Amino acid sequence: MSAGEAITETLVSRDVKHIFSITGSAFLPASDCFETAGIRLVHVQHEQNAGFCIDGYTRVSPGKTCVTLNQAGPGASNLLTSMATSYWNHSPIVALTPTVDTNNDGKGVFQELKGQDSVFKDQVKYLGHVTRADRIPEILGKGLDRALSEQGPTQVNIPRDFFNSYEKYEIPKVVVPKPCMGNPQDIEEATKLINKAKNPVIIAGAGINWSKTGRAALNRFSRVLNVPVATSYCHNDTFNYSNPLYVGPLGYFGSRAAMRSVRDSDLVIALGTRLGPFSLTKQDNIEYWDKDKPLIQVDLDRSRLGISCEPDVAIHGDVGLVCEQLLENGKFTGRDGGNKAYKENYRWNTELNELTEKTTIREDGAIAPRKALKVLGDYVYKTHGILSTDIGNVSSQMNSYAKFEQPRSYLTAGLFGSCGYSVAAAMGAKLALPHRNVTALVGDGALMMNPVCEFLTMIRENIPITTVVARNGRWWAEGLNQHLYFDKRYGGTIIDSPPFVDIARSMGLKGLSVHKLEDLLPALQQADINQQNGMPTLVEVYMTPEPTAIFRSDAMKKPYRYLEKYGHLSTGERPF
Ligand SMILES: Cc1ncc(C[n+]2csc(CCOP(=O)(O)OP(=O)(O)O)c2C)c(N)n1
Ligand SMILES: [Mg+2]
Repeated sequence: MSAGEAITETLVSRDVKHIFSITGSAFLPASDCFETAGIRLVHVQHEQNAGFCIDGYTRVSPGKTCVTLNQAGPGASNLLTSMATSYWNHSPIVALTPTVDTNNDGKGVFQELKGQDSVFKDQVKYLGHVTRADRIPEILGKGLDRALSEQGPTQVNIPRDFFNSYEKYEIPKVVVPKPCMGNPQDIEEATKLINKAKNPVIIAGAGINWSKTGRAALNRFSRVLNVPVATSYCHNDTFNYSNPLYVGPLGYFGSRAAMRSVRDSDLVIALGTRLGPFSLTKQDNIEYWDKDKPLIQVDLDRSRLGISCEPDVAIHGDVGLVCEQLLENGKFTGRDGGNKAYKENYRWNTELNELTEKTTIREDGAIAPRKALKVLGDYVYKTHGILSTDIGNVSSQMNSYAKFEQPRSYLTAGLFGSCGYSVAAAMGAKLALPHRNVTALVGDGALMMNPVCEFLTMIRENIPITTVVARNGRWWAEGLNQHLYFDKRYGGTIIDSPPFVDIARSMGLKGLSVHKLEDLLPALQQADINQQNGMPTLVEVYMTPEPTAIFRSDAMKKPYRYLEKYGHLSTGERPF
């Protein structure tokens, strides 16, 4: 076989159906075979977006991997941000990256990324570097399999001259071990803690979505224990919104019902979450995390156990399987979680309604974000849609309104926190699940970073999603920091953009402008119909920059200046 055939056959053996790419001479000997093999090469406009696309793709596709294949050197280096995103999202993506040819390695030749065999090493679960042409399928097979078994990104480097080789290739067998159960001793210790607790709470994280049986097991586990279930920051799709035990998401713009339930509990059972800082940081004056409270943490990824907290019992295992083991072992009796969750939800819903109605600054005809986000959240919920969100103030506020019945429906940028994630992630999700209504929510600053170029891809590759852009004329998440900490000195955060609908229309999309709240729902409905007719739509919503709570309450400080010439810039107290 030629190397191109061997690569293609290895991909076929792992059921790879889509590869996201910007074309490059190095890998044409392989990509030339893809169409014949039933693999669709999706041509995007930027490699970072290719990475975000496959992150979104895998997050809605249980048990499947997805690949990005790009040119050597800059095609590879452009992937770094998306690889880091997938690393913290646990998305099983594979980056197939050609390197310079073996005869010229180290000579500073065209498209040589020095150390390409190591620059990604801390962002991946497996890094394979092919050093002999006849080992291409073996190493590529490992890259594809480890993404699934290690639940995270992998990378495979292949020198470009190897793409032209001919060998007696054999396609390796798939080696993806089944996820493991918890150690019986840990299960026993956790059982004792649960039996001792009067008022436990569950925090469900992304691991519930990654586990094959996660959602069903969580349903049973929480029902038997009859305890409230909060979700970790921005993982609102790990539990059914309609379940009476659900108290909502923790963290920034999260549910106070979730925070109060965690605060008032006497045991935290963390399932499939690393308990990242945004699931623990005080919000709305509710200090809900107590590091001394008994904690059980369950995760399939050993490296996440105890990464930010000190669990009393750390269980390494698949969350779905571990919940079943605990139920089997424990014969638990139900607590009073249903009543507690009902009371907390009632209180929080009343508060949230007030917050949604109230706007803190003059509206100037533009819409207060909370009001628009409620409409969007309700619409996505009603239509069982998929929603991806970006990094920014408006996207963050979505956390209050994002609710789902189906798992794997809420694609947030995650804790790597890169602006520009949402649109490409939505595109990947749409290709994986064409029948679902898919919407990306993005700010006007982030839209004009890397997402805007992908409007071309939506048309060329027929990927009909809805892009809702929150037009507030600001990089407001940062402008808000200046508002609150730097005496409203808005340097670099005021943006002036042409109408986005004009840009979108010029690139072939439908464009809808929303200036009044009552026009938003019809616009979303129209965009949905457009999706069904294969047409992507940009919905431009004119919003106000609202002085909300800030994102990094854990990290921001008002500055004090010592030198006279900077004295007028002091906003904080003199520290000493
Ligand atoms: C790649 C990247 N660059 C910079 C930042 C810092 N950052 C966080 S939020 C934000 C502002 C986003 O503005 P916009 O997209 O308009 O959303 P808004 O906050 O106005 O809702 C910036 C620049 C980031 N998170 N990621
Ligand atoms: Mg903005």
